[in-house]
Amino acid sequence: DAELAQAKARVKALLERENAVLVAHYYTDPLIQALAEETGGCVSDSLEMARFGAQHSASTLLVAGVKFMGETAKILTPNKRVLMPTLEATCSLDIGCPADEFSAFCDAHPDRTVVVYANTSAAVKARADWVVTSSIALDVVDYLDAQGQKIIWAPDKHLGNYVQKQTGADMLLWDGACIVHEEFKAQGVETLKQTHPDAAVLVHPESPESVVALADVVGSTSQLIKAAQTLPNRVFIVATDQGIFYKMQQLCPDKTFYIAPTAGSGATCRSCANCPWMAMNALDNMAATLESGANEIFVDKALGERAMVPLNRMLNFKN
Ligand code: CIZ
Ligand code: SF4
Repeated sequence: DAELAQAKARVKALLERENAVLVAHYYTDPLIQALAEETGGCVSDSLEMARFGAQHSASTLLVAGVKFMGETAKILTPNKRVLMPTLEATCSLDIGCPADEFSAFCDAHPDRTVVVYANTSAAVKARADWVVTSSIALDVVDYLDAQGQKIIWAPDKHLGNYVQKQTGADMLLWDGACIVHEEFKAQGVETLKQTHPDAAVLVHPESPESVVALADVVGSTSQLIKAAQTLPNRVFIVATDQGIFYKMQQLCPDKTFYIAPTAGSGATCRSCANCPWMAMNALDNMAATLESGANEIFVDKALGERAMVPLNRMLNFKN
């Protein structure tokens, strides 16, 4: 409608005025993902968001996602201004892994290589030997395991458990979880499969092991999108944030996607599987941020330099 068109036009004009580019995550509001595409920004997972922002010529990055994504962008491009629509958008994995406790945990196991998921604060990354996202975790852990290294993994225990089972590596797991993925129910997926027996089940490995066990494909957001395109199935049950349906539906207009149930009954809840922190990103706070320059991300210089080391190992990793 007219109000929406006006809000979009305002953000577009401000992006131009501020020499800014919009870098959005797959889990944000479809409106934001569409706007990122229309304006030459990017829609992707956290690894590609980091790469895109670092390579783009804009002097300001407007990061629509959650705080660790803005921090990562700032660490990789300290000379750019990094803005976020809100500084309140965090992540249960980040909250569940405070830097001081984590550092003490690492100190207690000095013989282990520290691998942390991207969904962590700059301070936790600064304590790590490697940063990984879910798209690259298996490859990096495989590589470290082949060298005989023992690992500390943080913060997501479900992803850690999955990587441990797949690689056989010696991994000590931090006890964190994603409040969105942890809610998916194996029994619900089985019930929904009875209604759609030909559906392929796509599961993000932040989900519980019992749900991962039912998957046809387990993978990061970009890997699940790829699976939606390449598998011959016409119907999919998807266990990740439903923001991903924007991209899946765009790339596969003739296929049908159902969100994995968060109840054993197999009922599909439209408000479930939607990260409350990702949902804080909206057209109005994007415009307000660009207008005022508020919500700028700052990372302590020395801390950022330390965090850059494990981040760059990930970005430069080739298997
Ligand atoms: O669950 C998340 O926050 C994900 C999948 C982040 C990412 O790596 O894109
Ligand atoms: Fe964190 Fe989960 Fe939200 Fe991703 S979906 S930002 S892992 S709480």
